[in-house]
Amino acid sequence: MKLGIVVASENALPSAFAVFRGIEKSAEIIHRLGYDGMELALKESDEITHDELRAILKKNSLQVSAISTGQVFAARGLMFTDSDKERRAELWKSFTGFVDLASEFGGLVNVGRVRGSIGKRSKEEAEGLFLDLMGQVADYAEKRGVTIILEPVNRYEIDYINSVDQGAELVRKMDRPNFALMPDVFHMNIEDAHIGETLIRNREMVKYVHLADTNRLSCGDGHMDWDDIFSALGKINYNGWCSVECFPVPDAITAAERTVKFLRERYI
Ligand code: LER
Ligand code: MN
Repeated sequence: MKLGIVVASENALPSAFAVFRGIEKSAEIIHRLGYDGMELALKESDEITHDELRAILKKNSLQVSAISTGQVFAARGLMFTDSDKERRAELWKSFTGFVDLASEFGGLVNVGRVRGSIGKRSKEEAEGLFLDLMGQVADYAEKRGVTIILEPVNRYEIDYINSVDQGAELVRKMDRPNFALMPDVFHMNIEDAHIGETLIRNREMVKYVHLADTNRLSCGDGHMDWDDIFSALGKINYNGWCSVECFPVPDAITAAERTVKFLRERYI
């Protein structure tokens, strides 16, 4: 397993769930603390160029774990369940850009809150809109060796795909080899009856994992059953990324340091 941590650009809004802000300036710290990679939480695919990113990674011996896209929803209000033609075209443009970036760096693009909500419509209507545009993005990604990873998110943030089992059902409907699941144990603690058993049940689809404790603080600072989580990941021979998405509390460096110490001593 490899350990990553979420980084957004310097000007990201408070609604961006990132531990660090400033890709270039945090890379050295992240490497020094003992992480293997950075998950880039982007609002737009042109926030960083391929050349800039390649240089930062090389200089700091880091990899990109994945590109995550929560800010496309939180800061720009775009979502795959939206029926508006222009906003769908904007999403297509951003996501093909994210896929192009991921085709060189990490090979994974996340779909969290940007999948969108159902709202007052029927689930079928919203899901039809999601499947149509997401299917096109997944086909574009497949040709470029990129996998789209769907992140179930708890009910207090979005009303569509909250539990990992609901995510698995949507992955089956999408029916693409490069469309998989990205469980976040913070959301699973709210939505899934049993974290370890759920990970084992959906083992074929788990391609990436987000980590934070039950209170979204550093791993080890809440009451998450980490033994259960890592024993399940061990049982399914999970070999992918675990990426830390905790609050930068009391500050980013302390949170990242507490987490890496806790996880490296016990599990990764
Ligand atoms: C949001 O709570 C979250 O976990 C992000 O990774 C997805 O947008
Ligand atoms: Mn997450």
